[in-house]
Parts: sequence; C-alpha cells; structure tokens
Amino acid sequence: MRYLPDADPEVNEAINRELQRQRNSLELIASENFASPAVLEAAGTVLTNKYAEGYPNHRYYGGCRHVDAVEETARNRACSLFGAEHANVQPHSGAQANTAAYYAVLDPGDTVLGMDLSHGGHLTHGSPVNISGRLFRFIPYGVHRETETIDYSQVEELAVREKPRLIVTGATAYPRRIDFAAFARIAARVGALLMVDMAHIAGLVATGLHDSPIPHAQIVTSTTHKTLRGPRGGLILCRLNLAKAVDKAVFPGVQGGPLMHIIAAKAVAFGEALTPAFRLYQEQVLKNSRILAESLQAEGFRLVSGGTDNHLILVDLAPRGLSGQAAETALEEIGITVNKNSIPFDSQKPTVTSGIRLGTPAVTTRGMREDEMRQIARIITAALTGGKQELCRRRVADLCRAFPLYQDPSASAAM
Ligand code: DSN
Repeated sequence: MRYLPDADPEVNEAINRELQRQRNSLELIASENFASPAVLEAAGTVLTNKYAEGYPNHRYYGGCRHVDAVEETARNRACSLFGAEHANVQPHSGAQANTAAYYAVLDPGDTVLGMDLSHGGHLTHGSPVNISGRLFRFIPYGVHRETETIDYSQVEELAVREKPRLIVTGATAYPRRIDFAAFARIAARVGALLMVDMAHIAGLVATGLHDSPIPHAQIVTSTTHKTLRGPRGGLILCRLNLAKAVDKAVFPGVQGGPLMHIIAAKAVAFGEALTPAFRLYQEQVLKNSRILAESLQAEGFRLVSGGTDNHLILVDLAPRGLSGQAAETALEEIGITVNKNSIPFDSQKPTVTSGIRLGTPAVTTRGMREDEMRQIARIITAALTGGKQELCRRRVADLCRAFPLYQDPSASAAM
C-alpha cells in the first residue's frame, strides 16, 4: 500500500491485521478462497470510478468504451468456461443473482420448490426471512433422514402435487454430487423451469469435475469467489431465449450501476479458470477433501452422508457431545477458521448447531496436499478432544509458515 497508510491509518491497520489473519490461520470455510494477486489488482483499479448502467454498446453514460471491452471479455470468457449461451456478469453477489433470476422468470406469488436451508440449501432459496420467501410461495424439499442425500422422490412428489413454475437446486452445505439430470426430468414432467445455483461448486463444474448444470437448467446462477477463486461477486448464465429477460432483471430490475472494477477482476479470474493449472488445482481440492474426510472419520468423527464427493465436509459433533458453536470457537482459538453449520434434522438452533462445515478450496490454493490434510485432521481432533492448545497453535503456525500466502505471488497463484 503506497497511499493508504498515511491517508487512513485506521482502515489501513484493519486491512493489515486481516492480511495477517489470513496468512497465519488455516482457512477451512468451504465458501472462501484466496483470489490471485492479478485478480486483486484488477479489483483495485480506476474502473471503480466509472458509471456504466446498461450493457456493452447500450449504456446510459458516455465514456464507456474501455469498460465495454472489459465486460465483453468477462461475458465471453464466462460463456467459454461453462459452455453457456449467455452470461450476465453484473450481479454484485450470489443473492443478487438469485433475486434477478427469480425476477426474470417468476411473478409474485408463484410456486417454487427449493432446498430447505436447514438441509443445506441457501437463504435465497425461499427462506421466510429472505425476500425470496416473502415474494414467492416456496415449498422446501430436503434430504432423506437415513442417507442424508437429496430425496429425489420427495422432490418429484412435491413437484407433482404443487405444480411449481420453477424448481431451484444447488446448496451451500451439501457434500454430495447433485443429479441435475434427475431435477431436469422432474421439472419437465410438471412443466416447470429449472434453476441451478452452482455457487459452491462452480470451480468443479468449470473443470468438468462435477456434472454441469448447463445442459439441464434454463438458468444457472453462481458466485465468483468460492471454488471459482475470483473476486466477491455474482454471475448468471442462461439460454439465449432468456437472455433479454435476465439482463432486464439485473439492470434495471434489481441493480443500478455495475461494479466495473469487479467485472474486470471476474474477467481475470475466468481467464485463470480456463488454464490447465486450474483443472489441476480443482483435482487437488477434491483429493484434499476426500483425505480430510477419511482422516476425520478415522479419528471417530461422524460425517453427514458418510463422506464427501466435493470440496466440503459436514461434521456431526453431537455424538462427541459438542455443539458447532463450541467447536467453531475452540478451533478459532488455535488458528483454524470454520463455520458452525446446521446438519439435517438438527436438534440445535441455527445459532448453536450440531455441526461444522469444512472445505478445502483455500488451503489447497496455499499449496497444501494430502499429507497436510492428515495433519489438519489430527490438529482438529486434538483441539476438540482436550489436547494442549499451545501445541495445536504451534502446529497450525508451522503449516502456515510452510505454505506462505500473498508473499511470493507464485506461491499463492500457482495452483
Ligand atoms: N454464505 C455462503 C456460504 O458460506 O456458503 C453462501 O452464500
């Protein structure tokens, strides 16, 4: 930082402390990642100064020729990356992308099926406290009590009974593959549209390591900062016949001026995701997740659904007599960041929970591999079963030192 330290020491100090926190702790929040230095640079540019309401070549402001070029690049790269017919890269976030997607295809009061938040869905998939649950008649579906995997027969029964206009799938705390073809068959049977929120798995989808929703869904939404490892933001992909409705729903529907600096950073991230190195990174994310899951199971932890097929793991702590809240705090004290998370049929309230959610995208970006996952499982076990805090803290610090972050750019951006 050249200017900030003098211009605003207070904010500069907080940013520096956050940088140190990211460097010196193990980030296991499944939805977080470390954007590359190139993505950070693009996000911190003069493009933040530009108003560009509208779309390339159809703006409501002059002076847009350079930001037009950036947005075109971002849209084209998003389409190539996912094999989509149309991309809207303007949503400020995943929640904005979902709200715009609903606005594009629904009328207030329409019936929609969405995955229950407490079974791994998302707030914007019809939670009563979210605008989606206020504007539309969402009917929740969930997972089987025994297998803890999506109950496709329940989805079908609800679809036949409720005749929804839209079925939404995608999850924030679901460790298994989602069968988009099964959802598409159910949607087709009842004449509903299918929307997939692939925010968590977008990086896996981009590299062919999770089935793509694109052939099955009319609308696909995502964030750009999770497994996709871009800047914080949202994205909508759709078929050409919905392109106009989607674009209108984003602007002027739910947003005003796009964040052109973030769109530039999205373009850079999509460019990175198109490289072979990104596929290797995603393969390692999956290997790390599987090894972390197996190592925790070997330590006696119960995992929701018995394991993982993707980048995340949901640990049920009830059999160990712990709450998610207590575990989150205990792990934070030794330098491991996770989030407490409800598990399906949880007996604890959402502010306490019986589970924690772990993910491997961020530690994999630091370059960690299978052996480090085994070490992390041992540290987590020690921290949650009365092991010496000081020793756990030291082992976390050793790992962080061995895999530096944002020091040597090649170390943080190489994978
Ligand atoms: N808050 C995100 C997550 O952590 O999964 C979803 O939007």
